[in-house]
Amino acid sequence: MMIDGDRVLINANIATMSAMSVDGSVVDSPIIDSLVIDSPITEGLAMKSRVIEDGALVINEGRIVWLGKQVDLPSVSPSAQIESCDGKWLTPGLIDCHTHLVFAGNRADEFEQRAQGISYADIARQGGGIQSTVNKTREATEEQLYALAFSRATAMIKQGVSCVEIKSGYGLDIATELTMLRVARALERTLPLTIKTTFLGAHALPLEYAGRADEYIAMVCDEMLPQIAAEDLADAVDVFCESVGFSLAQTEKVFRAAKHLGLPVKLHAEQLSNVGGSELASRYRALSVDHIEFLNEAGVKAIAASGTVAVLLPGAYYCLHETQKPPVELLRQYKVPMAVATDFNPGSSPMASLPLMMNMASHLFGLTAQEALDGVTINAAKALGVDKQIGSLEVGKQADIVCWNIDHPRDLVYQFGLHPIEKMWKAGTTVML
Ligand code: DI6
Ligand code: FE
Repeated sequence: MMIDGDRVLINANIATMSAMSVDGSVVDSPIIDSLVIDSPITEGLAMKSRVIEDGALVINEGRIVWLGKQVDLPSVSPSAQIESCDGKWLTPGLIDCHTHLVFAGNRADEFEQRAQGISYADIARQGGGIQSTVNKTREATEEQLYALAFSRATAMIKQGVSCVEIKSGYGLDIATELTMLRVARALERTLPLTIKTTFLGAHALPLEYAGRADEYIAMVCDEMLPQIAAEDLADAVDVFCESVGFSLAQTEKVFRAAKHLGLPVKLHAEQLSNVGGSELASRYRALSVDHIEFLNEAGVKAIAASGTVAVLLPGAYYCLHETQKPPVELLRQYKVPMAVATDFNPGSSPMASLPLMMNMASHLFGLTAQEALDGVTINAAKALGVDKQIGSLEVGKQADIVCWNIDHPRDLVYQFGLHPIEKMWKAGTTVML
């Protein structure tokens, strides 16, 4: 048998991060053998992420068409380019499923204030916080926003990231919200990066609407959202549901408008307190609920039932000196898939490193190395609704692959700052690092 292929990767150890058996030749073992856990990805099936040692992988026209033990490699079109991985490890490209990457300005002053014990909420009340980034973002031109976002996204790619979610939410007026989303879309056209955009018009109440939150939400639903949908600028809709953000009733209005336009929803929920956002998100079959330090068992049960992913954001937890940890044990118990993301933004998480988040999720929240890796691959893909296309190395999926110079995948969680990337491919094409 001969298969069509334009690139063959040989001499590789492959951490597929796959939820399902790849083919008969796949070694049936978890990636981290001492930490066998059923992957909580799909109901009913006891599945383990799998590794293929001494493996090979065939790419054709940007997709994986074969992977397995190298001894079983079928013959491939003679024109195919053969690349040896010299016994190094392949993983799927990493996925950062929660970022606020497009913004202008800098809030280093707030970082210093928080180090002196002033809280995030107090800083916001004094006119800092999200509103200060809104002012800077409104003043910036589209070209300036693009240049800033381009350099941040490039820094992420160099750390092994091949898909990023980007939220709006620093415009809070129609023109700037649209600009932010257009900038995010434009990045995908120029970088080797899959970008999923999220409209977060309900991020904070802009000053000009002070005391008129319901009017602002009506504008988000009746004016912003239809225009964004008409220009196909958003892949999902998000709300900051919180005592200092928007109420449950306001959140539901936005969710209803999103559903009406056929857009999936997600939620910044239970970050600073528990207001029951997760139960609401579950009723709207949200893709994910994010932050969730204050999520309780009722909320965990609800999101388990709706197949909603729990996104852990250890960077914000760390930068806000939070002490309440997300309920990881309950999430395990109810088999809720956990993702891990940077929440990269200028205020609560000025951290653009997904590898650092894996380390923090393990050290601060007690995730196993296996869970941290699932969190930035297959479960992150699920949080974005793209797990059929990316997030694991499987036949039929896009060939977004990283080759790491490490002894074992667990090293990606344990060590930080060595930048052990050997090579990277985006849809089968070599990424220039
Ligand atoms: N929660 C967060 O952590 C970010 N937004 C949100 O709703 C913070 C955004 C910022 O401080 O600029
Ligand atoms: Fe966020």
